[in-house]
Amino acid sequence: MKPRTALITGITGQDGSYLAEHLLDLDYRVVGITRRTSSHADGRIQHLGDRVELFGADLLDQTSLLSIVDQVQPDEVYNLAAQSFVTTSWQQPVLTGEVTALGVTRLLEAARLACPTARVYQASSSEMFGNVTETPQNERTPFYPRSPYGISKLYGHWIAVNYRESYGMFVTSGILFNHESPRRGREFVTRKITHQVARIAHGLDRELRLGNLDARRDWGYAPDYVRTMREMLQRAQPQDYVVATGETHSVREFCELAFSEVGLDWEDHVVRDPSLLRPAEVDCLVGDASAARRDLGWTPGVGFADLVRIMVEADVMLVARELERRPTDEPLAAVPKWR
Ligand code: NAP
Ligand code: G4F
Repeated sequence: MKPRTALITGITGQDGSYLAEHLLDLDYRVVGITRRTSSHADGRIQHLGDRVELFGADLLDQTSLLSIVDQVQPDEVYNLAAQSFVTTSWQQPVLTGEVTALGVTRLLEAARLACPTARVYQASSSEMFGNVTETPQNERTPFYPRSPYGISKLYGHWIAVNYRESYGMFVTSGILFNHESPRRGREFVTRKITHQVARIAHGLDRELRLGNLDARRDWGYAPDYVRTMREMLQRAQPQDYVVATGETHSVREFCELAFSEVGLDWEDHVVRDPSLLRPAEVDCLVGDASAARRDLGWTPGVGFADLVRIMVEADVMLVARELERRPTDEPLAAVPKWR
């Protein structure tokens, strides 16, 4: 039988890399879209070698998307590409809108024109709930986004609904709550914490500067979440689903656990930095994933404490390897400071 073909935008990102692995395990032909950058951004998928096919394209460029969808004729399209960092969305609101909002329309247009039978997954976000109007949040909770990122995701969410209703295309959105892993970008708070904990444990630094310690998130483990993306595209009818653990924890709790993993007290190292506070904050997110549990067999495999442990252990090993490779007289590269 001919293998099913999946086209993944954002394959070089955290979720794209785990999804590619998952689909390869299921014998899919996996095709990924990468954009041209001056330094290579393929660190998360290098280990997959030529098991994935990569095509150059950009969510900002309609022609490149149309051409690839036409050539590949995918059975399934996963739109994971985005400017996904909330802080950057205030610094670059127009770019965020172009990629994270209008990029969805460009990809849907490519599918509509070149391969309308393809089933499309859109990566929607719990950031769309923002200043929440009810707790926990489910598929019927009204949206109230609080950042240019959240607003762009909301546009992407509704244009996906609109292509489903206007053209009868199989388009579905996963409203995913925060999910993390050792592959998480270092600008996001969980990875910022675990990487800095590892540097402090190895004696390379003393401080961890953070913004709002009271913010609460529903944090899960990314490899668990990518499986639900595929499950959503196997349903008889397209439908949007919330995917979450149903537990919420504060940034402070994450810090406490992460430092305790290496036998340190977080209060000796964490410095509150007002410049890291956001212009508008999302205080508390917690999802109700009852529909995903019922229809998709969703269950979060890794709990909060294990997530923190997995990430700290991975970063402690990463920093140790970096130290081993360093010639004795060369300082270890400083960690970029994300605002
Ligand atoms: P990520 O690690 O930041 O990856 C984003 C991906 O998008 C990267 O592969 C990036 O490519 C690509 N990209 C950015 N701009 C692009 C453009 N103009 N054209 C083509 N590709 C572009 O994000 P993630 O955590 O894996 O999240 C995946 C998706 O789920 C995103 O849409 C995110 O907004 C959404 N989401 C994430 C979470 C979460 O907690 N992780 C929760 C809800 C929703 P480069 O490698 O070249 O930068
Ligand atoms: O880790 P964060 O940057 O993630 P955020 O804003 O929740 O967004 C992530 O999850 C969304 C799903 O809800 C995705 F759609 C989105 O793409 C992204 O993956 O920040 C989490 C919380 C915030 O409340 C922030 O104010 O941590 C707080 N925080 C406190 N100090 C910090 C810091 N966040 C970062 N990045 N850096 C800090 O120093």
